[in-house]
Amino acid sequence: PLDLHNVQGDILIGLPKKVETCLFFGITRVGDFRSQLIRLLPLLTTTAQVIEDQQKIARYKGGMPQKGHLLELSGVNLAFSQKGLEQMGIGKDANDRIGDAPFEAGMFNDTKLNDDKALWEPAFKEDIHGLIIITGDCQARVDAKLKEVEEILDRTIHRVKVINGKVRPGGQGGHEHFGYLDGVSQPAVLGVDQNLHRGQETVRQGIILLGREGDSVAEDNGVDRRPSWSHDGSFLCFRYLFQNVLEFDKFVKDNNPPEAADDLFGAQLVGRWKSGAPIDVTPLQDDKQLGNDPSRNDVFRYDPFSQNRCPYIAHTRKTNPRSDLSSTEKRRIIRRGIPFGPEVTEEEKKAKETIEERGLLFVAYQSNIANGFQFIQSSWANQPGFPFLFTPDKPKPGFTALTDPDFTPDKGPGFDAIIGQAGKEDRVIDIQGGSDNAGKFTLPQQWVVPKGGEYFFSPSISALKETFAK
Ligand code: N7H
Repeated sequence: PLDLHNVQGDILIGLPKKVETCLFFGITRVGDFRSQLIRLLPLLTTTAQVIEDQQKIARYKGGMPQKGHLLELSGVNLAFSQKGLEQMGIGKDANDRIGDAPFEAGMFNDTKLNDDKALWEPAFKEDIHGLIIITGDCQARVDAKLKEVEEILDRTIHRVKVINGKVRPGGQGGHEHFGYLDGVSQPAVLGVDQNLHRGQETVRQGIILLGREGDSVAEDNGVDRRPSWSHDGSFLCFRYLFQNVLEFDKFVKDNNPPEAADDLFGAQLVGRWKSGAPIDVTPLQDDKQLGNDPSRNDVFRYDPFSQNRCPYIAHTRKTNPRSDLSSTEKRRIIRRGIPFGPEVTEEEKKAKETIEERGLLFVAYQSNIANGFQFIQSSWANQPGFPFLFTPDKPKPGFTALTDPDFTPDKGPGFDAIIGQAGKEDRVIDIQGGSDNAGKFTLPQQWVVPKGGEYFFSPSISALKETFAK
């Protein structure tokens, strides 16, 4: 059975976070770093601890703690890039390789994502060996924890980059910067998540954790089993995603059909209304009660033959097509993002353009990057033929030139309007199908712009103790 004390807390349940600091570091003195790790281990937050924290929060909400007693929460997790593993000499022998091609190559070398690398910040072009994620209920607590961590690792590491994220204020809590409720749909991990929401799909533990049932290592090149030190760890994909909120808002406003509900067009691009209500359930107007109700807001299946209720290119449909495919299990990821940057300022409203830096610190966990994050980004979001054409000249088996008579089978429905990246091509979408121009748009820009990122591996606690620490 899975030992929840052995898995880092951000992966399966999620560290408690109102604010978060990401410390991207380089290892300066390997030997000293590895010997100091032993002292760092007690600070790392496990899944079991996160579950305890959640119970504390539930009690707090029930009014248990004394008046004036603030619930103090924080969490620390640690992950390494391939370059970090190389520094420490871990996984370098052929029979000890971790066996994940995108991870081993590093995100900067991942051409499938279609990033414009000229826009990447210099820090993400440097050697980043590891990532320490620190979360908490307030910035002061996170700062104090960061200090504690850096004191332990004193002079064994150097900062390459520090990025702070925070939950948006007031009624926007839980919403990302475009205004949509985030973190609604997550796969439930069998044997871990007990209280499933209605509509929530389960995945085997090995979809998220290495070495567990469902981990499809054999599909990776060159490796037919995971080294034991990798078991119960997970790959962490980090993306530094900037959002052009004012420009996105303008495009939605300018193209919203006359007499339709405000934001209808935006909801069609995302797949959910700002409240979180799925447009597949409520296609014409938002329903705030539905959006807020975890027992109802994830209960829907797309009709594979139609985009009448939800466009094929809607972000949620592109990234988790549900019943458009017979099984999506091996494509599922667990998302743990948090917004960064300030609220839109008066100055920006006046100028009608983005001036401040804001966006999403995107984090996704899975056991196989090529099956998970990389596939979702490159073969779905960036692939105008999906669904239902894999490529313009190769229809998906089982769908003969498209069963939807109104569909244009030459190009497919287009790019994910939120995160799709077309490289040098235009980002074209068709939210109605048919051979006329109705529902066709050429998106004027990318509103989500990647400016950095890296693939990391978040090891189990026992591996950190026995293999990483020395
Ligand atoms: Fe997305 N957004 O606000 O538009 N995402 N996402 N995402 N995303 C989701 O169900 C958003 C990004 C997925 O199971 C919602 O939690 C933004 C990347 C997946 O139905 C919203 C950014 C990737 C799902 C957003 C961003 C994904 C999902 C609906 C970048 C992977 C679950 C709320 C700034 C490559 C789909 C929810 C499902 C949902 C937004 C990035 C993937 C509102 C703004 C890079 C798998």
